[in-house]
Amino acid sequence: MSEKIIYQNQNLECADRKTLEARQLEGLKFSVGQALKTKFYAANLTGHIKSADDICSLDDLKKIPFTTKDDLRASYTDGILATDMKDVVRMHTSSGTTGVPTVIYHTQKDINNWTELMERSLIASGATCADIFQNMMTYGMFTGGLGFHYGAEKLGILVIPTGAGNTKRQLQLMKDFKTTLVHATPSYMFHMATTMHEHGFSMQDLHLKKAYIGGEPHSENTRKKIEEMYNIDAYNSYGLSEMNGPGVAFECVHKTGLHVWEDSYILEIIDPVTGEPVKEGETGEIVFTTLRREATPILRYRTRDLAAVIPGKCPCGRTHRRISRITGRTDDMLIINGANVFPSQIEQVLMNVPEVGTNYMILVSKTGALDKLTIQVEIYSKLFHGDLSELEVLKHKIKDELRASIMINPTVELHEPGSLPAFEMKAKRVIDSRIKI
Ligand code: DLL
Repeated sequence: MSEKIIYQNQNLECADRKTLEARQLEGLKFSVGQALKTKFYAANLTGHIKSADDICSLDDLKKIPFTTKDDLRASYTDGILATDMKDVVRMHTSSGTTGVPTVIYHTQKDINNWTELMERSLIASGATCADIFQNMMTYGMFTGGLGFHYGAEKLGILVIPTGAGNTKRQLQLMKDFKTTLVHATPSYMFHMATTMHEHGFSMQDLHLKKAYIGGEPHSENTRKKIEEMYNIDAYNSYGLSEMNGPGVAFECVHKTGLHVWEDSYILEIIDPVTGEPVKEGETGEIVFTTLRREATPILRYRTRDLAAVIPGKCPCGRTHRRISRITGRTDDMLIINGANVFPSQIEQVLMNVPEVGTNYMILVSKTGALDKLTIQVEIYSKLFHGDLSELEVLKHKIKDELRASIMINPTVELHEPGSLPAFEMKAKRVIDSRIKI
């Protein structure tokens, strides 16, 4: 009987720190060399780095200025292209709906490397070629579709490339083809579970074992709720289009944080205000440097995502460091009457209240000089048929729990299931009407 594969490349995934760092240094030199071929970095590195030879140790990373989203936007269309366009085989753009998108080009080698990272991620979470994988993420410019698709195919998995939406068809295919793995946003996993009956399906029709959830922030309570609803394991998958897309950091079967594939990315966690590194275990902004990308090398990219490195060793034996789930973004913090609130804090509280369903909205407005926070939550329908005073008690319970976590007294509205907007891809749950567009 053949043994189950648990690593794609054990030597690399479990390499000691010295070996991994030697590899990173080699990758950094390569990336700086590539970067200097681009219009953007040729200008941006002036006065800091003249050639790849200026990189003698990983400490020399500090000589390199940060790259921001605005830098990438200003480089539209080919300001960060290090190769001949004829060597490029694919491009993706960021999913941002406002402003100029950021463009990432890939050579064939870049695509192969990304595919390898995705395959590695799938193996780490226990997927095998015997699985049937339904990819419910948008295909196209968004990286969640093609990124997973190629990785799963490389592992020999049967891929059903449904893309996002059309819940009835998703469920039909899941039932008929005995899908064992799915990839979706946590919001869509919730949406599918709560509308399953309307479409004539039940959990007993499914053969699901695992879900890969990512593309948007979510709390541990959300993961648990998804796992319980479907009776599966849900693995957190993190990435961003500027760093390829998915396959940057991924949970292994132990689900104790996300391994960042450090042979391909240098991970830094910085204080978003000072730009200095935070102490290990402290939360800060994630900064990434690509180490293997030919066409679009990116150095010290400020992701705006907030997370912490998890100290200690993972029981899986991989030495690539783990990060916590993303706890917020430097640009999604709400300031409400002077207090700082992250939407993730609100989600964590709501998903811990058993009566709360799967959907909620966060509304911020102004009444006179004061900010007003309203939380709309869907609750399970059976509660609407009971005693009205029970609803009042529940409303106060949610309000008290929120106040204890965010130190603000919100207005809480209870809604019936299906009455708030549903999301097939990344959810947009915050509406801040104080912001005039
Ligand atoms: O969302 C890539 C991706 C696709 C990752 C599918 C995982 C699965 P972008 O559209 O560029 O790329 O958005 C990247 O989404 O900076 C985070 O703020 C957020 N994000 C992505 N994954 C997670 C996650 C893709 N697991 C931005 N937890 C990132 C929290 C996430 N936030």
